Amino acid sequence: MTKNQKLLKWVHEMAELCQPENIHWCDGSEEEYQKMTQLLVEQGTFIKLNEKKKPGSFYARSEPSDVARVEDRTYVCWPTKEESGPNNNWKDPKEMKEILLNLFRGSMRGRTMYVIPYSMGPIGSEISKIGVEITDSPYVVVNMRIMTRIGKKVLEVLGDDFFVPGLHSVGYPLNPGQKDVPWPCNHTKYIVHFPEDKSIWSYGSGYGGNALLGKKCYALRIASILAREEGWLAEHMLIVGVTSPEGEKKYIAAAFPSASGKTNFAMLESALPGWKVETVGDDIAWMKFGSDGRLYAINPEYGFFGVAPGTSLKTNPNAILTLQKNSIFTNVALTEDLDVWWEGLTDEKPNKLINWKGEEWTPDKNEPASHPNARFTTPASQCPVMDPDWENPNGVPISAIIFGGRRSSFIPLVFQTFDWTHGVFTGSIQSSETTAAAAGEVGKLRFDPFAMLPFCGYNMADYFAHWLSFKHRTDENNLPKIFVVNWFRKDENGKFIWPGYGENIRVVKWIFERLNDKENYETSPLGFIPKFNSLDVSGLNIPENRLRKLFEINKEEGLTEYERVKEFYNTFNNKIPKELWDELEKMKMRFESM
Ligand code: GTP
Ligand code: SPV
Ligand code: MN
Repeated sequence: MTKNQKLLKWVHEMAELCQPENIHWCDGSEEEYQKMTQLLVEQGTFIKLNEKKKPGSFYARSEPSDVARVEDRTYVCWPTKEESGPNNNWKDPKEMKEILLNLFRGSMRGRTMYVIPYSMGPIGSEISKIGVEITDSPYVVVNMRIMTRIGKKVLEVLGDDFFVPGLHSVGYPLNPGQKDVPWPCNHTKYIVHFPEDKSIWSYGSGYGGNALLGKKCYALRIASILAREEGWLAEHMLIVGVTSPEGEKKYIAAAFPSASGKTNFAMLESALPGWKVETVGDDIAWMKFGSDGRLYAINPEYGFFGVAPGTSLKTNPNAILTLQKNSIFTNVALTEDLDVWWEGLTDEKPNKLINWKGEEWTPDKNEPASHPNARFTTPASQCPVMDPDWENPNGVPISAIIFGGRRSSFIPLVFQTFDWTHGVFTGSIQSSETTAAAAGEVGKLRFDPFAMLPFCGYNMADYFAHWLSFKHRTDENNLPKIFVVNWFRKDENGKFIWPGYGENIRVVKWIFERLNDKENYETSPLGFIPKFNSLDVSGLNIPENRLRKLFEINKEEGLTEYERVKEFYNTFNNKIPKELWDELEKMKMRFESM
């Protein structure tokens, strides 16, 4: 056990507040995991999957109202609204604490309170950071054990040091004799961050980023705050190592919004012979300066919490190989022989399934058998293409940063930004169509700067300024080059033009060559785009007119974009750095002179 006074005091106080029946300190051992999964099976949250098909794996169905992150219930409570910015929901911290204290009072009655010490990043690494999550959900405990490094070892390295306290309750106390439900949760939900004491309070949801507090709450929202204070970057980015046929290796980080292709890119199986992609991380990157003045990235996570629908041997074979064992599947469909299925897993649909709501399902049904935000939780160590340096405490040196999003029009397949400032400008105006990863409308175009709109823990205007400042922290030549990609451009029939997935290596190859200063580009109003014929499309049967359509840049759309951005920047109360306004005017002039 720990001697950390702050931790002991906090656990004691939270137990007084939440009134659990028991307290269990998680040691992270295999036996503990066995016991907890057994408990989850007994209480009906888990179904054990067929041991021959998915050894050591379990299936869970959530409450139909608790299936994704709830952005409208997520708050960052700085002392002033100004500090939280228009990108965050806000309430006065004192007022919010009152609300939460009332909700948490007695919220764990009849349940066990689990204390999970966890490390974001390899245990003991200088770059890593420690958090402790208190939760009344055993489902959260077993998922946290896959997604982060948890247990006794973490307490040992914590000693008397700083940790981020995270309190989580599903908000479903049990009266004496009351029977539990398979997925306890509460209609009232709050996911709250307090920057002043770096604490997290999450109430009412048991799902994903709402409940696994190491991920979005700590490794992005709180970490982005720490990163600004300490001069580094906490980003919603995958990290990959790319090796060319000549054996040259470069690391790339890429920010795409939720459910927009990070996991797929992170495990990309190259369609071009000789090119190889290896995984460092699929969702979050922490980037710090090395002694050589370059940016080095680590993946603070230990597993993948990946979108299941659309994942197949064709689209992402390495994910399929990873999730064959020791995995948890939530809100996918269940087959008759206790295996899992989801839309896109196989071309042919099974004749009979139990859908994610627990109902019988046949292929003639009009609705999908799995929820669009159904997820697998699986250990990164099982991925066959993990990079040899994925746990290197020093991180990997980043040569390029890519921003991407779902844009059915306007944004070409790929372009390179002119320099760091233009790259930051471009990141700040990224827009993407919304997905099922968050509750709410799907397919709606919104600004999602740096894919961080739901995850930046402070005013985004200050965040843009923080990014701009990197130019002055090192020689600009040391900084990664910044690119944009868009796999999601559609034709006049609403079909994706670009085949995507393993074929994306062709775009990566162009980027790789750009990094080596190849003269493979021409200038456009958005940035450098591939010179015609410089994108390797060998063996791809794309007609020339379709290929040209992928790179079409339209003056009218450019000027409309200018107006959209102006309106967006104006929501920040004059806080947007002047350099970005200047970049916006330069973009307008480039479009005007087209
Ligand atoms: P989060 O875990 O929510 O952060 O999502 P993510 O960015 O890791 O997204 P993921 O890779 O899981 O992809 C989400 C969806 O996008 C899946 O349904 C994929 O099939 C689809 N997708 C991924 N890559 C491509 C691509 O290159 N082309 C097309 N058309 N779809 C893609
Ligand atoms: C995302 O929504 O970006 C995710 C899934 O990675 S969750 O962990 O639920 O936030
Ligand atoms: Mn994500």
